[in-house]
Amino acid sequence: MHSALSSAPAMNQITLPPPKLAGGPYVMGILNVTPDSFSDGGLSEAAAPRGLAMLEAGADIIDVGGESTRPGAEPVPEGEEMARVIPVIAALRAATTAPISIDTMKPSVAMAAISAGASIWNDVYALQAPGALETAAALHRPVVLMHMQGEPRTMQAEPRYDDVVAEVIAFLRTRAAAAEAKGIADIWVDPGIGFGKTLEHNLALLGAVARIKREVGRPVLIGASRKRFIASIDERAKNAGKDRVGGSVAAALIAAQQGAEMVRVHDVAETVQALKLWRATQS
Ligand code: PT1
Repeated sequence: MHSALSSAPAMNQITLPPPKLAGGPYVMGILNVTPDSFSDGGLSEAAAPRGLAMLEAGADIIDVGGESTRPGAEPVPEGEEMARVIPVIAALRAATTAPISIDTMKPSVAMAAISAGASIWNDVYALQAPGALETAAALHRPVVLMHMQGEPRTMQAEPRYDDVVAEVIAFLRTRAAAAEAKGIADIWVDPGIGFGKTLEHNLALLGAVARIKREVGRPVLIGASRKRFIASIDERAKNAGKDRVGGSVAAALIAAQQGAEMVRVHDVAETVQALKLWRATQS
């Protein structure tokens, strides 16, 4: 059966339950359903249990994605993306009432995912695809609008900005206004760490979370987990996996301390522990 969230009439805008960590941020656990994330080929069978384990470890939301958007990644055809994510969302929805987000640029995939029980559309293309704004408005679900310069395949070739923080803020304000004009009620924004940005750009944005939040006026999500910029800071972190956990946890904490309302992470238990420690020092 569907949860209280997803069984609400489609007309109603859903509201997220409060974050598990009092005062936040929400912790979004990353559930990639792409062949490079699994060595055994048991793609959808293995994925849902990994999502449930992240909830056990303290995640608030599971972010399901079937198309890699890391630098150099090739686009995935719609049918393939659907076949990856829909069974996983259905399996998660059957096992938990926790909110599920769908990480996709494609309106058709977002629509099918919401029908299968997802609650949030996480769009790294910020609803710029043809029909995306209209689809999101019809879905009546929260959306995440992210900034990206270029497209994943080529975005790291030569990122250029005159003033990265100001330009990202202007973009997010424009996209949030476009979404609001279509009647979309719950709008999150994300500066897109690693999406067409040099190390300096990423560091400037991570240091400007409070300003982004203030000047865009929307809740902010930060996804820095295990990204390459951490390896540019620490040359011992060449491997994208566990080598980068320390920097990832630090980035989540840096974002949270500036008021980020959500962090998107691989290492849920480690991140939650760090956030708990920080919260325990307050009040
Ligand atoms: C993100 C994000 C995302 N990141 C949101 N969704 C990815 N809202 C997928 C690297 O530099 O930050 N926010 N969905 C993953 N994309 C990348 C990009 C992964 C860059 C790795 C890198 O290593």
